[in-house]
Amino acid sequence: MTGLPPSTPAAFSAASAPGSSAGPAAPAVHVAEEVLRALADGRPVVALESTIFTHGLPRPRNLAVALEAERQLREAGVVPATIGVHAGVPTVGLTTEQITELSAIDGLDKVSLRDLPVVAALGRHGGTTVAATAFLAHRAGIRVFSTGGLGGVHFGASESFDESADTTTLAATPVTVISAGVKSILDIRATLERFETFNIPVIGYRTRKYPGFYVTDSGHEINFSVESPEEAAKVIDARDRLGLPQAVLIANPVDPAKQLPPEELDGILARAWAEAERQGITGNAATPFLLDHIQRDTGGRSLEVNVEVYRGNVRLGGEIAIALAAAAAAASAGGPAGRNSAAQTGA
Ligand code: PSU
Ligand code: MN
Repeated sequence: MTGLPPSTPAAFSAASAPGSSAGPAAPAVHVAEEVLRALADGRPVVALESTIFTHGLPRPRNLAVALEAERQLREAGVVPATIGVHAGVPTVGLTTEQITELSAIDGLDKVSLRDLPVVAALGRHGGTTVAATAFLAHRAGIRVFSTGGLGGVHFGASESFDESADTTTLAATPVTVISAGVKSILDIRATLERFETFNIPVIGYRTRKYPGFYVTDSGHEINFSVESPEEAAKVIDARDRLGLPQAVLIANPVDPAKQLPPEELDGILARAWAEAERQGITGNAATPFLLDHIQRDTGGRSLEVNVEVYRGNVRLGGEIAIALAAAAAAASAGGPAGRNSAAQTGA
């Protein structure tokens, strides 16, 4: 359990502010000034993970995709907060220079939540998984987080216990995560069962079919859908008013015209698994191996779908963040027209 209360952004004020007194040396989490201000003003912010460009996508495409996601949000009037660990500092709102640096490092640590204190203490760089990113986003007061595919239950987990800490972390972290389902190589049925066990709502965006990352429909049904960002925002607000600690998962399928041909997917996955078995690849090495195999097997088409999936999730995350900000503004403006107390900036 992370079990942390949502903190006020002010608690993490920009790291540097040198001089002055004998306060703590540096905040445990650095939140970029731009992100702090947006949160303080009630403007929309979307968190983005770093594993997608440190471990998920090949160079040099990884950097282009990471920067494009930020640009896409800014153009929609949303402040991006790319999250990762730079020189031991868990950072919410990496700079372009930091993203560029992290995207180019070989053998960077893949940082899930349990790794966070270790890389922080040892001053290492790291790409944060969905679990670690969700935790840091929530600590900073960010409500919406867009990613590609979630971690979940691996095939054979009943023997190996190989299940991502994404599931347990999302059970205790009240953010909203937009994804196109779970990683294609996972046991989707078992993962959906775990979401149910952990009281994590799974909501289709304009669909009751759970997406299959590379394909629009994984073949699994889900119970609920929402039809608009505003409707998604209502669900999120209801979760918050109920004081529930779980994430809300918004499942956003890739455009059917841009998916991998669904009739090819089983064969693609079967060939990848067979090759992994032939080479004796297991455990943590399996995911990168399988994804790389899928990419070569599809002549790079899976990579294009991956990028398209992410683009769609970034877009929807921005729309939901805007809807949440508008709802909060409408609620607080209920009486007076008092939205505009602009004078509280400062630095
Ligand atoms: N989806 C991908 N590639 C990845 C991931 C997701 O296509 O590398 C990352 C995400 O950051 C996710 C993590 O949180 O993998 C889950 O890894 P694990 O199963 O080791 O927890
Ligand atoms: Mn694992």
